[in-house]
Amino acid sequence: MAQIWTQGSERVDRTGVGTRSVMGAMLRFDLAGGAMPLITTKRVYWKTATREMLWFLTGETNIRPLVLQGVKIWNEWPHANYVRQTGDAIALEDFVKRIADDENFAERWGDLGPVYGKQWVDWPTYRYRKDGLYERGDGINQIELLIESLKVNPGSRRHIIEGWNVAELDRMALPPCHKTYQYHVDGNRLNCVLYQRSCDVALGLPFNLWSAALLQRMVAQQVDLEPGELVWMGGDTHLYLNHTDLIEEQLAREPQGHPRLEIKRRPPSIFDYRIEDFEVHGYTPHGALKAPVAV
Ligand code: THF
Repeated sequence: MAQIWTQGSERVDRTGVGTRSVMGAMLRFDLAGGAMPLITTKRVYWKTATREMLWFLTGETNIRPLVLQGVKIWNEWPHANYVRQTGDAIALEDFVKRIADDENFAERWGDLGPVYGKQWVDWPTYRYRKDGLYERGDGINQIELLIESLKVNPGSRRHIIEGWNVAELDRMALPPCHKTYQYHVDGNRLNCVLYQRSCDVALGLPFNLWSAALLQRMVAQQVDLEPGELVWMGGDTHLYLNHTDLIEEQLAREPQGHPRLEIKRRPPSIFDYRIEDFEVHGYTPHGALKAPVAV
């Protein structure tokens, strides 16, 4: 954060807010002993991030299940889309209430398009017919294939989950930021490299780091490996200019404590985890810091 804030170059981004940005960054975390990259210089809502990860794993792309759990982090995009398409300047709060109360409204206006969940567990395929036209084939469950390949071919260099489905980017509310996860078996340890093309360091990165480590821990548990190293690699790694107060406050704080994640149960598959399965120990962060999300 300090490096981006002092050395980043200013640029106008898609949202029009403006950022300071560096291109190319790397962070490494050893997850041994339950250690987690959970930021302590502000409170991070790790349960919210966990609910989001479990939602990805269901293949769901509609925000309604998140809204019903009180998770607000994806609300801005369907709201902006609704206002743009209908001209109805409904307040965000009222829009979200309608998503919760009205299933048909949610179906029409709550979907983000074929984002993470869809690509991870149901990547679309196409088959040639004899007449030269295409028809839909069965979707590919990348998560299931990952678990399988880690078990039967641990030495592979192809243990990858990919979110960047080029043919469907234009139908996504937002193309994937944390787009490529690659796993690597080293003895009894499971390592992961995450490549993130674009990173909102103040708001997104704390969630993204937690979530990547969480997924790595779940995958490791399912294939009977110990969690190893998480290597995070960022493309455009930026701070939004309207996050100045948060950034300066956070930079003035000292990290404190060593939070650990306990997974209390070994579910039968990667798709069977529940929020109650996760407990965090030793998390005594500084207070929460609020900042607006750029849409
Ligand atoms: N777009 C932008 N501009 N920033 C992002 O972090 C981001 N994401 C996802 C998709 N697009 C993005 C959405 N994830 C928050 C956290 C994660 C998000 C979006 C928003 C957020 O506002 N966090 C606050 C409040 C948390 C809460 O209300 O529970 C926080 O203080 O952490 C990153 O992948």
